[in-house]
Amino acid sequence: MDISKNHPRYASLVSRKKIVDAFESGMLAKAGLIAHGRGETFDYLFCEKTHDFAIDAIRAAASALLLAKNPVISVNGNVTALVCDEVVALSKEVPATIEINLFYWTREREDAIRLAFCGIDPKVKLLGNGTKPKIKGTCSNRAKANSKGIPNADVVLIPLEDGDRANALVNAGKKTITVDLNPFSRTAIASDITIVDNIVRAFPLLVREVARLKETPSLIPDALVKFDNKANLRKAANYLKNRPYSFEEELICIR
Ligand code: PTJ
Repeated sequence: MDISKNHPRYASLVSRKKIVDAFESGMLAKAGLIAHGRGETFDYLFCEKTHDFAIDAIRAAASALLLAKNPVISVNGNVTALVCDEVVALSKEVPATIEINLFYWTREREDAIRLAFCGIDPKVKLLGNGTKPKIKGTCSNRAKANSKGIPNADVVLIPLEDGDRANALVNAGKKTITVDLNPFSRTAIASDITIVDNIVRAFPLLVREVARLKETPSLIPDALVKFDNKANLRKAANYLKNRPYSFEEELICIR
């Protein structure tokens, strides 16, 4: 189906199409469809906008990635479906290693994800899903990690993640960054830096911020020192609590 750019819900429809296409290509878990729906709901409530609290978290995340000795970006089916290009761009800009890590792992899904990344850049370096549990305190498939990737990382970017692994990575002493539209999720609360925004808006901004901070490295320490994740999450939750509601405003908010 062609989606008209004039459709008021164009961006949302494009994301849905990417998710459905990814499911049909075998890359996305069934549960990935549900996870996307949960994300959409929160995005709706956030008026599908990148708020100041997300910008502050993006700045802190870019700083942490640039200060890292061994940064790793963990990708799953949903992340690949929505922001494959930007993951590649970010991995080059930082530079950072990309590692596939799937909650609902199958060989077929891992291969489909690899294929999607190779379609963006045939030379992209992509670590495969580890086969042995390497992350203590995680009982799902997410405990598995590639020995060349997350176990040696000092900073990990784990967008659209489940709470167990976020907690375990923080406990393992890794600076943990996530992107999660749900400010109440265990992942959002456990992580050191939570970007409460839609990954389709946050990732391009993150790539740009990394490039900008590379030009002005003096800004990096300040962005990190000033960042307080819990206070930032409260700002996101307060936005939802105080969100205005009138029919007129809703129609302006969600186009
Ligand atoms: O590909 P796999 O097998 O690793 O599985 C991936 C999913 C996403 C299915 C798996 O990690 C999962 O079940 O995740 P959860 O526990 O549903 O958490 C995903 C979180 O991402 C939820 O809090 C959603 O609100 C959030 N989310 C979904 N879509 C977006 C999002 N956050 C930002 N941008 C989105 N587009």
